[in-house]
Amino acid sequence: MLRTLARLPRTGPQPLLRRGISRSAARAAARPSKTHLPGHPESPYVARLDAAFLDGRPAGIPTYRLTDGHGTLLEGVDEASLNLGQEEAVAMYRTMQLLPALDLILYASQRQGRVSFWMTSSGEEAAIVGSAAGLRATDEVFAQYRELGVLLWRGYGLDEVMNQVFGTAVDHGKARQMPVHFGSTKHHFHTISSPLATQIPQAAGAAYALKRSPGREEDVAVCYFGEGAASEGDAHAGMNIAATLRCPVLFIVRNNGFAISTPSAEQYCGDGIASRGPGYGIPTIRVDGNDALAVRSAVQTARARAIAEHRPMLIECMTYRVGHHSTSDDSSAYRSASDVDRRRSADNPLHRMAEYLKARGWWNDKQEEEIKKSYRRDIVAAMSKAEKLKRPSLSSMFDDTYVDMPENLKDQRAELARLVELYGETDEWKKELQKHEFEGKDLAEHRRR
Ligand SMILES: Cc1ncc(C[n+]2csc(CCOP(=O)(O)OP(=O)(O)O)c2C)c(N)n1
Ligand SMILES: [Mg+2]
Repeated sequence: MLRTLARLPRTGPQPLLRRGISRSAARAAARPSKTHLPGHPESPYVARLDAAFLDGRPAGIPTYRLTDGHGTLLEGVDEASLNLGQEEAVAMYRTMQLLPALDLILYASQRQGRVSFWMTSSGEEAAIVGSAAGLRATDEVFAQYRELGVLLWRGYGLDEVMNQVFGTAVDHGKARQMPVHFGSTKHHFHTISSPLATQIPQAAGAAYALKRSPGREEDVAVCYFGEGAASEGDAHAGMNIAATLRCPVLFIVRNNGFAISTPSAEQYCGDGIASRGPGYGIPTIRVDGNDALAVRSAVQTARARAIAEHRPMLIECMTYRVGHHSTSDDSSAYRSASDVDRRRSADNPLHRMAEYLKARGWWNDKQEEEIKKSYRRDIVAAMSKAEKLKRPSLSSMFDDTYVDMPENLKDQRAELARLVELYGETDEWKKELQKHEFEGKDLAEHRRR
């Protein structure tokens, strides 16, 4: 190999010594003026320890907002540049209002034992719907669980909501998920999974795939997560791989002040989640999450940049979780009801959007009353319809995981068939079986004798 190289003609630049330059001058020329290592190509050298330490929080990260607490545009905002017409603005508000309407009824239904679980969006309507409005309908969404508003914005219907919540046979997920764990291929909304932060590396991977898929170059992946989920190791893995592989993904953080009972003051010591963006080399913006217009505009701009620059963007929406974490939580155990009331009235995203619309003559109190009534009526109707539908057949729960069902699953299915045969006629079992398609009779063919 060496001999082969020696025979090759020298075509490149000749070594300095051959060109008659002294040995020490050659050494100096070979040494760059700053001896930077690959890991810190631009860091200035300083000789003072106090100047070298990076302490605590760097200078505060600003918060982008367009309206004040009463929906009035801030001075200097160029409204025309928002490109938001009456139709879209009203549609945003209507979707925002559908969330509390659903929350009210489904939260109460859980208390009545009609559904097993619910999570409210209360306080975060602007962060959720405002961001959805800044996306394209074919962007692939990887949500955490409090983002039903994204699906509603994309036209997910009340029947679909109820079929998921009640686990009916026509649910997209075949009733295999607990309530709130929505998913819809048609709406480009990947099924939610309970373990926190798993969606973050998944979204980075999906974004990488989008960039490499002909015809999908104009779509991004969108990853929602809470400030609590941001403490998971997967958040680091997902954001770092997205930055290094230049994946067009929007990381949209809902910083709502709590992760169940853990307040954000105990969740991190830095300046929110936004401060982590520069650490990964990810362009970052912090937004007033209660300002639907600001969230929409930040997402639109970040989205355009993610596509043009082939890189991830981080958007931290500052908001407040007004409701309990879920129906399994009682937040009065760790925060005072008066504090919640104070925050809700001081900065209410619904009020801000309504006032913005009213000031333009796009909305009035009569319309407000009307949608509240019609939402209630439609939700109750969809709910009673779903409640009457059958659940999926018992044998179907063993399907879809494997192309060829392994023996251990066949054994479990046979065992269930045996139990249904043994107890199926007792009152308790009969009542339960009647809720399912085919009432358990579909298992008969899987019995082992
Ligand atoms: C890996 C993992 N750890 C813990 C939990 C339990 N858990 C469910 S939600 C939650 C809080 C998440 O808070 P945050 O990300 O801020 O979202 P928020 O509920 O505020 O919308 C926790 C700890 C979980 N589901 N998965
Ligand atoms: Mg939170």
